[in-house]
Amino acid sequence: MTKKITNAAGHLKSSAHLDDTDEREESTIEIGSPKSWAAGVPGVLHSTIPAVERMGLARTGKTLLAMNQKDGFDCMSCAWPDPTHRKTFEFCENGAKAVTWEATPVTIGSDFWAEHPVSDLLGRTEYWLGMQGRLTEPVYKAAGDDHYRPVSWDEAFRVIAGKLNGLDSPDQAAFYTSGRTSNEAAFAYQLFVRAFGTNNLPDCSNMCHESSGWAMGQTIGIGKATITYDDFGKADLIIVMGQNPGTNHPRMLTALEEAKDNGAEIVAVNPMPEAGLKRYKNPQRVRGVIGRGTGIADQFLQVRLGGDMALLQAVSKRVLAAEAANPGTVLDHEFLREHTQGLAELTEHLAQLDEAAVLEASGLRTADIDELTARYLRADKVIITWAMGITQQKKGVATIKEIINLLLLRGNIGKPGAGASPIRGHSNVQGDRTMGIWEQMPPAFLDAIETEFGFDPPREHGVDAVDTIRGLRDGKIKFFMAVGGNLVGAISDSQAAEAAMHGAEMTVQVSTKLNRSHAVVGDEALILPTMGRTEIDRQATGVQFVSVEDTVCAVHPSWGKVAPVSPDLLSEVAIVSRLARATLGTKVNVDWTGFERDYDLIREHISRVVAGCEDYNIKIRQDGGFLLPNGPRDSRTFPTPTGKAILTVNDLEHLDRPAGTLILQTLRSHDQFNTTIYGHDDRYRGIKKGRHVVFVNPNDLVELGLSDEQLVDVHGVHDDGVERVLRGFRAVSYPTARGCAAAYYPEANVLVPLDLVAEGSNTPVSKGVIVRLEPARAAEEVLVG
Ligand SMILES: Nc1nc2c(c(=O)[nH]1)N[C@H]1C(S)=C(S)[C@@H](COP(=O)(O)OP(=O)(O)OC[C@H]3O[C@@H](n4cnc5c(=O)[nH]c(N)nc54)[C@H](O)[C@@H]3O)O[C@H]1N2
Ligand SMILES: Nc1nc2c(c(=O)[nH]1)N[C@H]1C(S)=C(S)[C@@H](COP(=O)(O)OP(=O)(O)OC[C@H]3O[C@@H](n4cnc5c(=O)[nH]c(N)nc54)[C@H](O)[C@@H]3O)O[C@H]1N2
Ligand code: SF4
Ligand SMILES: [Mo]
Repeated sequence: MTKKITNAAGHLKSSAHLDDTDEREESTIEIGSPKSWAAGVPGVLHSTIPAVERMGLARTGKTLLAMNQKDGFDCMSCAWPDPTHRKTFEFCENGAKAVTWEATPVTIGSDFWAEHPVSDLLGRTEYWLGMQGRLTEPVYKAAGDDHYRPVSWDEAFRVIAGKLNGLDSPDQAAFYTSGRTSNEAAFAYQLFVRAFGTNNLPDCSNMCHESSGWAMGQTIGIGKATITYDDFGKADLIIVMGQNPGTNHPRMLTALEEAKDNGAEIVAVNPMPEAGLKRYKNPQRVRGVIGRGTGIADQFLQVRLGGDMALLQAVSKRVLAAEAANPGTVLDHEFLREHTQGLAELTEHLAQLDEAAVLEASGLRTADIDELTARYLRADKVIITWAMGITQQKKGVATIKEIINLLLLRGNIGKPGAGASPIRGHSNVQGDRTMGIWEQMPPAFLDAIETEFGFDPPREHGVDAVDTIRGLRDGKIKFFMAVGGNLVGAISDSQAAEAAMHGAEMTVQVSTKLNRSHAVVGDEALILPTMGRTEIDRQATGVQFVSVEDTVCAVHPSWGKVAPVSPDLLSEVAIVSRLARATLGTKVNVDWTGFERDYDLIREHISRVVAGCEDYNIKIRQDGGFLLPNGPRDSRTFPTPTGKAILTVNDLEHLDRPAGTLILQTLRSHDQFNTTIYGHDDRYRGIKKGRHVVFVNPNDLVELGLSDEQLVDVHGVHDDGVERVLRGFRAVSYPTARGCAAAYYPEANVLVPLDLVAEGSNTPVSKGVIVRLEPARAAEEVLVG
C-alpha cells in the first residue's frame, strides 16, 4: 500500500512551490564505484533526468567525457578543483546531472509562450519549470500583458537600453550575477555596469560564502583558500565543518579518502550524520545510513546548529592551556611572533570562556572537545574546510574568525598540508569576484579600471542581494537584471522577496532554463536565452574558450564541446557586449564589438586590471591554466593593514531557543542544484519522491507530542508580526542533533526573515531559524491502494 499525502490548503499557491506529486519521477538509483557507475551513465541519469533519454548516446558521451579534461569544459556544478593527474572519468554523479540538465536537446518552442502566460508559470514548481527544456529565443512581456512574446535580439537590447537610459539615476538599477558566469563574461558585465554608473552588483555569493570573505579578509587579508589541491594529500588532520561533501562536492570524498590513505585523520562537525562522512552506527531507522559504504570520519562531532563558535573557542582555550602547562612546546611561537598579532588578547579572552556555556551552545560533551583537541595537538599539518553550515549563521563571520584563530595558534597557515579552506559553491563564484563582481570592490581595482579605460567608475558601495530586495521593496530600485541564477527563488523570505520583485518596472533574466525568477517579474520583463558551458562558442574570429577559477584559486580554460541547442542563442559575453553598446553608445571608450569577436581582447584587459592575472592570455594556455598568487599560502605574507595575520577576540553568543521551539536549517537534497530540482529523492537521507519534509530528532518529536511522518505546519517564530508558515510538511524522525531541525531549500526559504542576516556579511541566516511545529491544520491523508 502506498500512502499518498495531499498537501493542506493552497497556502503557497501564489507564492512558491506547489505540491507537485504528479510531476515526480519514480527512481531507485544505486551507486557503485565511480568507474562501473560511469559505464552505466545513461541508465542512471535516465532515472534522474527524463530529458537525458532524448539526448542520445553521442551527445551524452561527448559531454561527459569532455568534462573536467584539459581540452574540455569545466564542470558547471560545484567549485571543487581538479586533481593534477586527471583520469578519463573526472566527474561525479551530481556533475553528470548538471551537465545533462544543461545539454539536453529538449527546448522551449515559440508556441510555449502563448500557451503559458506568466500567471500560469507562477503556479508551477521549480521542477516543472526546469523540465520544460532550454530557452531558445529572446522573449518580452510588455507592461499590462500576461504573456511573453518572442522578439528579435536587437529589439530586446533596444527596449532594455531605453529603460536604463530613462532612469533618474544609475543606482535605480541592480545587476545580479550567479556563479556560473565565466571570467570573461563577468569582467565585461561589471565593466558595463560601472561604466553605466553604479556599483549595484549583488551576486549569489552574498547569500553563500560572504561570511568567509569578510572573516578572512579582516584576519589574513584575503578571502580565499590558503591551500592547493595537493595539500589535502599532505595533511595530518582535516576538519570538515558545516559541509555535506557527499552531495555538494562529491569528488572531495575522493580527496579525503586519499588523505586518509596517506595517514590523515578526518573529523566531521555537523548536526547531521551526512553520508560519506559518517556512518551512523545505531540508527533509529534505515535513513541516513546508505551512501558510500564506510564513513570517512575518525571523529564525528554532532554539534548543535550555530554551536561551532563555542566548539572552536573551547579547542583554542585548551590549546592555550596546554601551552601554559608546558611552555614553549605547543604553540608555533616563531610563526606567531613574526606573522601575527593579538595573541595576548586572545589568551586573556579565552581564559574567561565558560565551559558550561560551551556545552550548552554546542550540545557536545567535554570528552568530545578534549578528543578533538588531542587530535589537533597531535597533528603538524591541519586543514579546516567549511561551507554553508558555518557561513549562513548569525555569528558566521565570528565563527570563521575562530577557525582562523585556531589555525594560527599552531602555524597552520602557509605551510604544506595546512590551511583554511572555504569550499565554494557555484563553479565560478570565486572567479566572478576576482573579476570585479562585488558591490564593494576595493579602490585599487577601481583605480585600475580608471587607468585602463579612461572613465571614473563610481566609488560608493552598491547593494548586495538582501539590500537589492529591500531596494525593490522600498521603490529605490526599479530595474533588475540577472546574468544567471534565480534570485527570488534563492533569497530568504520568499513572500517578501516576490512582492518586492513584482514592484520592479523592468526585470531582465539571462538564463539557460526557466525558473521562478521568470514568473515573478516587473511590469516589463525580458528573458534572454544564453549558451551553457557545454556548448561550442563560435564567434567571428573562431571558436572561443572561457576561463574559470575553482575553490583553491586555480584558473583554467573551459571549451564547449557540443553544438548549441539553438542557432539563436548568444553567449553571455555577446549579450553583455551588445547590451553595453546599445546602452552606452560612445559614452566610454571600450571596444565592445571586439570583446564579442575575440575573447582574448577581454583577457588582455583582465591582465592589466586584475591583480595576479598578468599575462592572462599566455598563462591560461599553459598546461591547463595557472594558480592565482595568494600571500598567506605562498609566503606567509598577510595583506592586512599591519602586514600581520590578526588573532581576534569574539564574544560567544548562542542561539536562544524558547521552550517548545526548534532551530531549523535549510539545506540541499541529493537531487538538486540550488533552486534547480533534478528529482524528488534524497537518496542518502532515505527520502524518495518528495521534498515536503522536516527532519527532527526522534526525542524532540516525542517531546513535542508529534509522531514520525505526521503532517505538521512549520511556523516561523520571529517577532515582526509577519506570519511565515510552511503547511502540510511531513515530520521525519531523523538522527539530527537535539533541538535542531532541517528542511529543504528553496521550499523553506519562506521561513527565513529577510532581516535575519549574519553580522558583518549580511548573508541570510539560512541555517538558524527558530520554528514551532504544530499538527497540520486542515490536512487530510488519502490512502491509495
Ligand atoms: N549537487 C549539488 N552540489 C552543490 C550545490 C547543490 O545544490 N547541489 N550547491 C552548490 C553551492 S552554491 C554551495 S554554496 C555548496 C553548498 O554545500 P553545503 O554547505 O554542503 O550545502 P548544504 O546542503 O547547505 O549543507 C550544509 C551542511 O552544513 C550542516 N550544518 C548546518 N548548520 C550547521 C551548523 O550550525 N554547524 C555545523 N557544523 N554544520 C551545520 C548541514 O547539516 C549540512 O551538512 O554546494 C555546491 N554544490
Ligand atoms: N534557504 C536557503 N537559501 C539559500 C541557500 C541555502 O542554503 N538555504 N543557499 C544560498 C546559496 S549558497 C546560493 S549560491 C544561492 C544560489 O542562488 P542562485 O545562484 O541565484 O540560484 P541557482 O539556483 O543556482 O540558479 C539557477 C539558474 O541559473 C540559470 N543558469 C544555469 N546555468 C546557467 C548559465 O550557464 N548561464 C546563465 N546565464 N544562467 C544559467 C538557470 O536559469 C537556473 O535556473 O542560494 C542561496 N539561498
Ligand atoms: S565534484 Fe563538483 S566540480 Fe567535480 S564533477 Fe562533481 S559536481 Fe562537478
Ligand atoms: Mo552557494
